[in-house]
Amino acid sequence: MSRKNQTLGEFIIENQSEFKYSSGELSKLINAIRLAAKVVNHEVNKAGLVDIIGTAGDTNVQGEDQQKLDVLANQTFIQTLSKREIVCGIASEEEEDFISINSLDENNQNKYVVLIDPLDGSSNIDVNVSVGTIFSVYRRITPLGTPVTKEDFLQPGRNQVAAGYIIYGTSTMLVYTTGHGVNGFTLNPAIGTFYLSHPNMQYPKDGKYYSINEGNYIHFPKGVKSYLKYCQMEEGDRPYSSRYIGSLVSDFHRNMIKGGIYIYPKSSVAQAGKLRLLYECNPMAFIAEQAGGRASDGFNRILDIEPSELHQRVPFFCGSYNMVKDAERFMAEAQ
Ligand code: AHM
Ligand code: MG
Repeated sequence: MSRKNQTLGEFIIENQSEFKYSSGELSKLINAIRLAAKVVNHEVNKAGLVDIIGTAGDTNVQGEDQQKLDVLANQTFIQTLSKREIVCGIASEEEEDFISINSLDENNQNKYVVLIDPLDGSSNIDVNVSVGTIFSVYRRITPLGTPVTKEDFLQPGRNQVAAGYIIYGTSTMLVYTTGHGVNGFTLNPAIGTFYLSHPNMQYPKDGKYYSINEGNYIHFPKGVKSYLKYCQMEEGDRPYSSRYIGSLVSDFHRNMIKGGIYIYPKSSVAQAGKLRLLYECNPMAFIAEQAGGRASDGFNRILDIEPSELHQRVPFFCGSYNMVKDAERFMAEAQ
């Protein structure tokens, strides 16, 4: 049920019974994410004002420069989630290994593990372009009261109980699913409250935008090259328009509202593409499917991939159902 002027807080309480295991803990978890999102939003918004931009001098586990705001967002989400008795483990794109939270305490009844990309697209920060946070939630599979293990994190995406993203854009929005459709909430910065602005979001079945880093064209597999030519061909509703922000959350968000496809394929220089299965692709795939869209690695459903490593990368094709289907057809024909 959604109604006019509904706040995220009200929505969480009113929809609690929809959660598969409605003990209230998942509601608390979403509430914790809501709180951390507001803190990070505040920092992202003032990035241009204070001397906070720039690399912190560290490199993250992917070997990329880590920016100060990445560190801050990472700490904010980890601290906010750890302090509540809900989460037993967190894995972050910015951390080499997962973090175990009080899970050596045999009385620990915390059921959930959270995987997070605290600030995705962070290379866009210093040019004032939208960035985002992506999160993914699973129930642990090892018994309560025992130490959390890697197995708890390496679950296929179809096991997710919740996933979402925050987009720090012209408006800040929190978009999430608990497996009962997708709802989007916009922050009123004057009073720090998220309001339900986009109830029951739906991916248009078809679209006219394609989002891919075409600068890498020469390295793309044959199927992707042929699909791109198809997008650019004058026929029917084509050519499609090219839109690429280079910030997954922003590209995904636009495509979900307007209709489109996002592709980060494998290439001759990056055999598994760039995006991380656990922190980026699984949560976005869950949201896409919940909104009637589709997500695959070009051949197989993202949510059915059995993960083998925390920082595993995977090619990503995600968006309007018919557009992803078309791209998969080109991939299969090129095999
Ligand atoms: P990040 O997690 O290091 O920020 O990288 C992920 C980002 C995505 O948001 C974006 O779609 C992609 O990397 C852009 O990569 P590229 O610059 O290679 O096109
Ligand atoms: Mg990322």
